[in-house]
Amino acid sequence: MTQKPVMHSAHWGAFHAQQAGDRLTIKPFAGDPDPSPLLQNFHTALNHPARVSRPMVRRGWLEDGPGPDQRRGNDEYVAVSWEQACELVARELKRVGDTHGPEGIFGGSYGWSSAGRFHHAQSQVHRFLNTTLGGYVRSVNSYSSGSASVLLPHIVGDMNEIARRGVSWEEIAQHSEIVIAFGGLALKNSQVASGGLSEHTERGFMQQAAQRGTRFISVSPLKSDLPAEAKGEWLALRPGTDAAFILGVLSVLIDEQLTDEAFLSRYTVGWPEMVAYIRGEEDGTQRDAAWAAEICGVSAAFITDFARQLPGKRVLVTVAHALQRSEHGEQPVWLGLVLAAALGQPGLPGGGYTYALGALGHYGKHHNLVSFPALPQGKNGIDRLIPVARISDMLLNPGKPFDYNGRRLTYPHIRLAYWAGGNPFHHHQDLARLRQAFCQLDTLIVHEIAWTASARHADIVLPATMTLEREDVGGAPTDRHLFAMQPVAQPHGEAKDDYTIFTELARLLGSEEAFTEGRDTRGWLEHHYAQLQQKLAMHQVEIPDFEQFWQQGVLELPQLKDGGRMMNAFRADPEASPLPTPSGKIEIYSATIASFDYENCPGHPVWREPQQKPDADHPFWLIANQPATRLHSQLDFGDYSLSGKRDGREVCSLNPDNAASLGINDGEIIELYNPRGHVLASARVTDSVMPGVVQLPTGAWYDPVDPTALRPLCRHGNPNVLTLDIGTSSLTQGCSGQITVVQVRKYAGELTPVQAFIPPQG
Ligand SMILES: Nc1nc2c(c(=O)[nH]1)N[C@H]1C(S)=C(S)[C@@H](COP(=O)(O)OP(=O)(O)OC[C@H]3O[C@@H](n4cnc5c(=O)[nH]c(N)nc54)[C@H](O)[C@@H]3O)O[C@H]1N2
Ligand SMILES: Nc1nc2c(c(=O)[nH]1)N[C@H]1C(S)=C(S)[C@@H](COP(=O)(O)OP(=O)(O)OC[C@H]3O[C@@H](n4cnc5c(=O)[nH]c(N)nc54)[C@H](O)[C@@H]3O)O[C@H]1N2
Ligand SMILES: [Mo]
Repeated sequence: MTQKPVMHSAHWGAFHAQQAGDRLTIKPFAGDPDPSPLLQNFHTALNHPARVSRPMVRRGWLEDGPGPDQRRGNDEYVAVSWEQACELVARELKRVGDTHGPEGIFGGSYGWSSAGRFHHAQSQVHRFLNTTLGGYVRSVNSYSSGSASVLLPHIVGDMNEIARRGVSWEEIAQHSEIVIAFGGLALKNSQVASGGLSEHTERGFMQQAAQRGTRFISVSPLKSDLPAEAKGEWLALRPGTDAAFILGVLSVLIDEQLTDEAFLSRYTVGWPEMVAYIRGEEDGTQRDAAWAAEICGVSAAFITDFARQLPGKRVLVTVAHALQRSEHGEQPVWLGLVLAAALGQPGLPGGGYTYALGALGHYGKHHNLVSFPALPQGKNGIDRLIPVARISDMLLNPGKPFDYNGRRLTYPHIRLAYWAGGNPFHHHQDLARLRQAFCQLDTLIVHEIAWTASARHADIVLPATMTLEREDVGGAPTDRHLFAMQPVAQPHGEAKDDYTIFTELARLLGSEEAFTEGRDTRGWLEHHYAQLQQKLAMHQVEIPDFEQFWQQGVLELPQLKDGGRMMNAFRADPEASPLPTPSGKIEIYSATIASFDYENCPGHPVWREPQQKPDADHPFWLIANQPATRLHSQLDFGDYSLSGKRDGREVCSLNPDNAASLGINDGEIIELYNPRGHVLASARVTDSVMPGVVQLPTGAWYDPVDPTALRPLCRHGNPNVLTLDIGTSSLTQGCSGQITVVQVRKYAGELTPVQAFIPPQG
């Protein structure tokens, strides 16, 4: 039956959807100047065979009860009724809660879920655990910016102030003369924003800027990280060496007296310490252009010439998330700021420093006057936390101390983990180690729309509706459109939305009223809408009532023109508008960080050799970046994601010179390997990748030939089999999964078809 089109919204764009049998017809929102092709991943999603249709329990857990179990990831599933499933979950939560308290439950539940404000799965988990069990062990920060979000408040201010409300795209189009983008400005990345993105404007802004004469310089191992519209230049440094490059550039600026000393003395602290470090007064090593050239793989003459071109120009420096998702990831983030300060640029229109511009569609944008409220999460009765990417460390090392941002914390002993809206077998590093970590649990409960590898490691899998099967409101704080997300289809199989599942569990645990406050989904949407309406009324802005909003499908909200406001005010009057740092200034030297006494992150930016670097056994850097054809692992079975694969396998790009010396032809199956495992992919030979680097995006669903192997072989192409699971530093403990080292060869073993999208037996 063909239904009438309805309005809906995803992290990658708003659209009209119409169901025709099992297929959807998608028409992008008319107000979007550059809609994302990711919308095509919805076409076949609704009743795809990979969907979870019924509540399922892992056979080993059902038969033998909770407890550490090596069968996780390699077991059968037994279908049970919703009634049975909820009974099992409620009983197990009660057992763990009564025996171990909230300290025994991990409810971090990291993950992007889908775009609706209300059904945001992570918030649902948190609210549920807070209201029914008195709290849970939480995770802090994100895989996106685990390092920068902890560092930036020490040295300049809140990350969102620098990224979302930093230098705006309009200013760049109008004022910037040189944009140095460490990690590039790939349009593949800015097509998504959490909560939704109704207008994709980055391509247009880059085009405008380039036409006016802005010089875009993309510092990246991949040429494809800058769109043709920017008409820019490609500077390929060895991965992970940007900090050394910037030190080399600073050294030239210092030696040739090209730094803005007036700016540095008025607006920063710690420049003398930085100069002493660069000149080698600290330890006898001079960090000059020749020194940097050795590390980065470009010539000293190039670095010198590069530095000389910057003074006197309106220069904007931006550092992508990618650079800090790596060992010592703090350093390039910090040094990007120091470079902008040395040039005297922060606070000038289109100049200075902005963090992660273009990495997501809500950076360099403006904030709404008022945001649509989020689901209140209630109060967590305990204060136990881990930096989000330390999940395996925690599960494998209960009671072990660790450092984090000046604190010495210990890992709790977790018995039960509850996950909804995230895919740890997508996002975490060293998947064999992650499996071992999950095998320590008594119980893992997962709500999923589809049989991801995380669902396949769970003891109880509860089928969640996808966003298209329920109502919600879509909108991000930096998006002027608010959308009624109208249901397109009936729930798949027996799937229920996360809220309905938690409501039933809360009822069994005697806390239904506390969890729901007497509201159903529509009740919450109307309640939150009324709050928005009231807050806008205080600014004399009137919006239609909920019914009318729901009928019309979209609403335009007033926005602030707030780009760069913190830095602009600071530049105008540093005494009246100090930065929120201890000194009130940009901290090139941070006494706070220095006081923590971390060898791997001292008081001023440094170059530190990483643990991982290419050697004879593993001569290639692997770039495991964001995929162009999907959001993370979401809808990896969708049309657009599949169109980027070859014979169902993910594509790994490598340079023609490397391919020739390895005897690899375009389209052949290659094997990437290191001590953590093996990954197959289809080789794409392209000079868009610098020599010595191979690139395999994240997001292909983990498909191990033998899930119990200590060094598993993933036949689909998930790079997190290979990445190393270490924190960025003692300061931030962020995810360091962006780069690792590997060996590459033509694959000579047995080739079996990808099975990631075939549900497990049961
Ligand atoms: N090597 C390497 N690893 C990385 C990165 C990298 O650069 N390199 N990047 C990291 C980054 S920046 C991030 S943000 C993470 C992303 O990691 P995740 O956010 O965990 O990845 P997603 O695939 O978005 O996971 C969302 C999951 O929620 C499910 N889902 C969708 N809607 C619903 C719903 O309504 N209810 C429920 N219950 N489930 C739903 C989807 O099916 C999917 O499995 O990955 C990180 N991992
Ligand atoms: N299509 C799509 N877009 C996305 C996402 C997605 O899954 N799909 N995920 C979103 C999320 S959650 C986030 S947090 C952002 C992440 O934003 P980023 O982390 O910035 O995105 P990546 O694509 O991982 O990396 C950007 C580029 O940095 C380059 N790079 C890697 N290592 C280095 C290095 O050492 N030095 C330099 N100079 N460059 C390096 C790589 O070539 C890579 O293409 O992307 C968002 N956008
Ligand atoms: Mo992210």
